[in-house]
Amino acid sequence: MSALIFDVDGTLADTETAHRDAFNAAFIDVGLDWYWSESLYAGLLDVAGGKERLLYYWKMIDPEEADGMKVGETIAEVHAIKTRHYEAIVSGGKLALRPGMLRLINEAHDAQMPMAIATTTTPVNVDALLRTTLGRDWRSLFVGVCDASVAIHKKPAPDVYLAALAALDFPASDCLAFEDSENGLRAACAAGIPTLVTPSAYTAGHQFNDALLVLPHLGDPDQLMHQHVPGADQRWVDLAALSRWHNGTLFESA
Ligand code: XBP
Ligand code: MG
Repeated sequence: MSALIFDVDGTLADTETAHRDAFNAAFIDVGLDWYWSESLYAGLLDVAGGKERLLYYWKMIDPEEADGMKVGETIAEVHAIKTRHYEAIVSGGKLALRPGMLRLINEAHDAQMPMAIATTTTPVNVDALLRTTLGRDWRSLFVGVCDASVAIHKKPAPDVYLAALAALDFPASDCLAFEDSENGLRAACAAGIPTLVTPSAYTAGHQFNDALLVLPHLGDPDQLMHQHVPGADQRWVDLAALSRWHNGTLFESA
């Protein structure tokens, strides 16, 4: 295991409630009588990317109107407002990273293990979250920050992961990806990258058969995992345990 690649939404932090709140606030701002409930939004998350999600929903409720000339413009406008709301919510500093993520990123940094980001979200969203959780210099922690500006085809297409691999310059099999969703897992697997999945509340029902491992979260000394962590001496996941899973020695010795 030579490098780590992190998805952002749902994986580094539970951001989807903030995304949903931002979408709903934007609908009010532009006078749309749309409201995305939690259960509706869970289904809409099958479509990666905010603009793509908006178009999908529009086509679902009013296919004729969604074919109109101004649809692209309207979606761009709603999405720009949604992005401003999201940035404001996240910049308020209320969102923490999921258990174990900060510890693992620091451990990898200390061990000089290269890291990259692979997300389908808008660049300012990544900046808002990582600036507030990792500090102003967060970019220096990552060899590559691959986001919606990098990949035209969003997950489950492998594009964003292929971009991360190009930035890291390691073969896919030498990397480990962290994901929370089926689309994300499919994208990482299509790029050939072994993947650890930590589902979020929104993605708990997804299919993760191709994952190297599925865990509720990575755990931390003050947020111990409830279950025994295979290959780890303690109830949280560290680089040593990750590399045992990655190179398969855990299963050989088990
Ligand atoms: C996350 C997403 C993102 C956000 C919305 O997918 O689908 O689109 O929900 O962000 P992943 P934007 O975690 O698989 O990268 O509105 O900025 O597109
Ligand atoms: Mg995700």
